[in-house]
Amino acid sequence: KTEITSNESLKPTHKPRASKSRRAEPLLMEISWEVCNQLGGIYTVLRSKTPSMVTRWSNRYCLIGPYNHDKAQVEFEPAPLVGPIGQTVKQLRDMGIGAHYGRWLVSGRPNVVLLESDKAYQYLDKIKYRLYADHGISTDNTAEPLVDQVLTFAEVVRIFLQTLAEKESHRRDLIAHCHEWMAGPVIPMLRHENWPGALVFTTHATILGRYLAMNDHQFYDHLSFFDDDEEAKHFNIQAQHQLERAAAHGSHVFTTVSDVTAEECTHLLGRTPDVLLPNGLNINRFAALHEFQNLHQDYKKRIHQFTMGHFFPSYTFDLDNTLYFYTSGRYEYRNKGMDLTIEALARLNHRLKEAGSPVNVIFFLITRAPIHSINVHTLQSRAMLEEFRTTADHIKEEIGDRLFEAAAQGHIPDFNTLTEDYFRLRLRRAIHAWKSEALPSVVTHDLIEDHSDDVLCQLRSCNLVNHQHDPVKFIYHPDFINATNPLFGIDYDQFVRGCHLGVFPSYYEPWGYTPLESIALGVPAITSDLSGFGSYLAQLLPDHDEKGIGVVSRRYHDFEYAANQLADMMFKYCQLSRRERISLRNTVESFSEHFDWHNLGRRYHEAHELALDRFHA
Ligand code: G6P
Ligand code: 1S3
Repeated sequence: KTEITSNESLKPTHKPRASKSRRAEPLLMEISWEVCNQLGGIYTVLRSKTPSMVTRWSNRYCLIGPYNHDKAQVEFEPAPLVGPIGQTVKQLRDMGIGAHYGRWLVSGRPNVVLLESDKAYQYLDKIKYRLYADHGISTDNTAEPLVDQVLTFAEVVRIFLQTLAEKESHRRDLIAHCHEWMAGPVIPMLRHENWPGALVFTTHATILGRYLAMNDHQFYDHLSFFDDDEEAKHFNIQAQHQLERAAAHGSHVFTTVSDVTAEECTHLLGRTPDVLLPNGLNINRFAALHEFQNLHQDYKKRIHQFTMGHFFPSYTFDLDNTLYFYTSGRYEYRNKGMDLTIEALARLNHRLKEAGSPVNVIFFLITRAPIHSINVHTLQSRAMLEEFRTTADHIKEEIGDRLFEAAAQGHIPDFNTLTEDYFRLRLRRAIHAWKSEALPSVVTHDLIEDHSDDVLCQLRSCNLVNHQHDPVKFIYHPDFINATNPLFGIDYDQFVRGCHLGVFPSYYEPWGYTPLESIALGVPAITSDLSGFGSYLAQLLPDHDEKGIGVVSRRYHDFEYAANQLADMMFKYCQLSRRERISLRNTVESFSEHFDWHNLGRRYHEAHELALDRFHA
């Protein structure tokens, strides 16, 4: 029986292989730390891809992830332990390993196995020893608790796959596809034991590249000159880097999400990916057909409500001439291009003023930074706006009733007498309390590190602080948006629909889902040629600008050039008429169809076929 870390028992006694014609169809397992466990973009990849995977693989497709009790309550539904996977789960339970088999409650309802790795902790030393003895990977000197979690997870996945192989490999092919360094250790472990199946590894970024890009302003110019071991030592991420490198080299097929990241893999991991797997979406989930223009109008009104509450106590402006731009994503200030965006907004502000444009731009930056709570003034303004709404509704009802009665009696009343003094007074008081001398805040929450926060510091230094005379206004919302958010009261998708333009000129972005989501929701977007999505787009669609997707050139140009180019793109958008904006939304929305997984999923199928060919070669 396959036991935890017992290297001798790792050479399973596989039964003789069935002849090719009599073999059953292959089984595909995709393994990731983000299965039923939302942390970042990989969750979106796996989740959105399932309908297309299930269409091709049906019941022969299974995802494997770590068990997390709270998340499993929401995302997972147990199923009877039948079939080869269900029976393997049962065998693991017999070995004393917590294993759960069922369906992931997302579109496509794929099979899923969630594994508990707490039992493997008692063998952690042995797991680390084997990695060192078999692969020269040292995982001892890391202060990062995630490394230990990842290793114990990899160990139980290894046992699962070995147990499955003992039962199945003589009669069908097996493919194990691991994502990112967190599922990567499974690959060298299995390869060392001659696991009888094909191994695929996909990295969605290199861990070293991410660190280097954050710290080196000329990362791409220096890329081919880095000494990866030295750099990993410098950032104290040797264990993660070596695990990632071993997974890349140990797989039959190594893949990544874009040519941008492929170049990084070549230099930092020492292997060029065999296949590129561009990320798609389940576009159906976003499609609103003829409705989507109306949805834009509806959700824009909800954003108008916020704008009135936030700005109008200090000064007012024409909402009909107001455009909403936004950016969103993890708070990686430089990597996500937030620095470039703010610089370009300052330039846009200047250009709009110079041109005497009637347009106001309100720019939302949505991210998650350490906060205390929502800003009290922001909440107060929001509450007062509600007070206006309630009073206005009362007055409307009262006037309506009295007018109706007067008309029935055959006369037209004096309109001034139609409301009670009580409501006039209430309205007057509310208006009085509403007025504020202060400038509208640029941030909606109280930040823990207010004085050193990168975004706030840059806004202050370029004096983009919501002056009345500045056409560009800024709202920094350091928390993600969902329907329970008291400021907007709508979900993130709905918020995006209400906006006019998404701005994502990243510096480090292996793929970048945010602009893709934007266009799928019918909102034009700007990305950069350093993001995988932007680079793919530039090759696929040279006239992307006319189609409503701008790509800022950052690869071969400096910050100054890129800031001007981004300001130009935003300025050009501000000059469009309403009719042109409507038409651009239609164009961009229909183009997003290209990124449906039913189109892009075939790259995964190619990678799996190549892996089987190489396994059998
Ligand atoms: C949608 C609605 C139109 C509305 C327009 C506003 O297309 O269907 O009724 O006029 O949005 O567009 P805008 O770009 O000005 O927000
Ligand atoms: C990564 O997540 P991130 O935001 O850390 O993987 C995503 C999915 O492939 C990708 O879209 C993103 O660019 C990567 O950076």
